[in-house]
Amino acid sequence: MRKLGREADMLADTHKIFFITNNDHKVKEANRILSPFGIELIKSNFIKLEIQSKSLKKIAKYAALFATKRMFKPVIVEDSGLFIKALKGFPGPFSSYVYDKLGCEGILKLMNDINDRTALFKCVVSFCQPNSKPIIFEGIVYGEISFEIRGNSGFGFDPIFIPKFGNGLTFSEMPPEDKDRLSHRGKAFRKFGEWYISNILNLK
Ligand code: ITT
Repeated sequence: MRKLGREADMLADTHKIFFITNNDHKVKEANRILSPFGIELIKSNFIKLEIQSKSLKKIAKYAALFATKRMFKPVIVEDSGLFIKALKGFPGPFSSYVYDKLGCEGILKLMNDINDRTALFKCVVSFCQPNSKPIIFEGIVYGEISFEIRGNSGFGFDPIFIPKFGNGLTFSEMPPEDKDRLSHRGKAFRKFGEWYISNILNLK
């Protein structure tokens, strides 16, 4: 609870919102995407409750509701994953675990003999205010799994994901702003930003 008191002090500005996550890359990307909307996400150490579900939406909804009820503050939770068609949607909701255990190399090995490289990334952003239901914003980027690891930037499966409309580059080979323009996270957080400035800040 002492931690919460300190974090609450950091939120003097109404445009700052707690982001419940352990992933610093997500925070960096989300803040890049939301800065044109005048919104800043502050990483919170509050524990993200992860229910067992195949649905990113359900996972993100429950986690946001759980955190808001205990923190009495508006919060954001984001759940995302890589879905590979030939692997029947694997790793999907297990992306974080699979990345830790197998990494990009492991996914490439699993797809050794597979020609259909079709895949997508999905991102679900869940925003929840005290005494309200979570509101959900989704983003999807379609693409393909590369045949080898390419590029140095980004995180997670970025070096093996080639988005449509990205000139054949992996997310790791392109500048961060290009990834944001095309990415699942960019799409979901921009939807949230639009909604927030019209519905919470009443600026539109
Ligand atoms: P939190 O739950 O603490 O927010 P996490 O990394 O565990 O962090 P998820 O459960 O949403 O987050 O797991 C999503 C995983 O999918 C993530 O760890 C990456 O391995 C992968 N992933 C998601 N978005 C990605 C992106 O933009 N680029 C590369 N990999 C991504």
